Amino acid sequence: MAEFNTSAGRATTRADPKDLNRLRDEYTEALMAGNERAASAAIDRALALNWDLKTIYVDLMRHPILLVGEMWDRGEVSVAYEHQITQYTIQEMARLRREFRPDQHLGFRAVVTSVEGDQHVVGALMVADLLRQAGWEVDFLGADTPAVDLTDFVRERKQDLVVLSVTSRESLGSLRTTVENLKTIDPPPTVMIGGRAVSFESDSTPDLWGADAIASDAFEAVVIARTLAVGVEGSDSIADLLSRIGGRIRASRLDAGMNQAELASGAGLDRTYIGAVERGRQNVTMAALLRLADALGLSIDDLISK
Ligand code: B12
Repeated sequence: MAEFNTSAGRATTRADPKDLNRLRDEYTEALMAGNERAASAAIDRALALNWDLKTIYVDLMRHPILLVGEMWDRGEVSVAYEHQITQYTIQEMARLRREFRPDQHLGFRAVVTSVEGDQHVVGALMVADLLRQAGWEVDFLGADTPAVDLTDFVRERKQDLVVLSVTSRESLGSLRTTVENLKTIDPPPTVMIGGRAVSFESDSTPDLWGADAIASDAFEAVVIARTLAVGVEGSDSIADLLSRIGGRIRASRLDAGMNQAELASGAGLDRTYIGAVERGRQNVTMAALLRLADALGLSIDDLISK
C-alpha cells in the first residue's frame, strides 16, 4: 500500500475501507456501551495500522459523537451520554497528540477557537491538532471566546492566522461580530473560518463573513492555512502562487514520465483543466490539488511549499 505522508513524525498508510468500517463499528459500539477500555483498544489498532491522525480523528472518532447526537435529537438518550463520549474523545485526543508529534516547525503561529456563544469544541480541537501536527504553533482557546477578548489576545500575541470554528447556526451573528472586531487590528490578521454552520452552506463565501478563507473540513483547513502562510511569508500574489503550483505540477508530471492526458486520467480530471493549472491560469480547488498530488505520488505540501 502506498505511503501517505500527510502525518509528519509517523510513517502512515491510507486506511483500507474494510478496516475502517470494522474499526469504526467496534469503536462506536464500545463507546455507546460505555466501554472506554475497548474504545481505546480500537484506537490502538488504528495506530498499529499506521493510520494518519486525520483519519483517526475524522473517520473514526467523529462517528460516535454524531451518532449520539442523532439519538439525543430523537430523545433516545440523554445529554449525559453525549457528554461522556465528548469528554472521552477530548482525553483520547490528548493521548494522540503525543503520538503524532510534529517533525517540523514552520515558524507560524495560529489561534484556534470557537466563536463567542458556541459551546462546541471538538471540531475546533481537531483543526488545532492537525495544524500542530503540520508544524504550526497553536494557541487553542476552546469554546465560547468573547470577540473583544479574542481581539485583544490577537493584538498582543500577533498570530499569523486566526481560525474560527462555528458549529451552531445560532452563532453566525457572533461570527460576523468576531471577524469585524478582529479586522480592526492594524494590520488586520488573516482569518479562516469553518465548522458545520459555515462549511456545509454551499452559498457561504469568505466575503460574506469578512473572512479571508473558508475551509470545508479539518484537513482542508491545514492546506489552506499553509497556502495563506506561504502567501504571507513571501508576499506572493495569488497569480504568483498559482503559477508556482502549476510549474511544480508540470515538473513532477514530467519527472514521472506522464503526459497531460495520463495525469488527467489518474486524477479523474479533464485534460484541459490540467493544462490550465500547469500554466497557472486556473484557480485550482483544494479537492483537485489533492487528486493531483495523489496521482503524482506526492503530498499537497510538495506542491505548494516554497
Ligand atoms: C456534542 C454536541 C453538543 C455539546 C458540545 C459539547 C462540547 N464540549 O463540544 C453540547 C451539549 C454542549 C451542545 C450544545 C448545543 N447544541 Co449541539 N451538538 C453536539 C453534536 C452532537 C456533536 C458536535 C461535535 O462535537 N461533533 C464532532 C466534531 C468533530 O464534528 P464537527 O463539529 O462537525 O467538526 C468537524 C468539521 O465541522 C470541521 N470543523 C469544525 N470546526 C472547524 C473550523 C474550521 C476553521 C474548519 C476548517 C473546520 C472545522 O472539522 C471537524 C472534523 O471534520 C452535534 C451534532 C452534529 N451532527 O454535529 C450537535 C449540534 C451541533 N448541536 C446543536 C444544537 C442545536 C445545540 C444546542 C442549541 C442545544 C440546546 N438546545 O441547548 C446547544 C448550543 C450550545 C451553544 N450555545 O453552542 C445542533 C446545531 C443545529 C444548528 N442550529 O446549527 C446540532 C447539529 C444537533 C442537531 N442535529 O440539531 N451540543
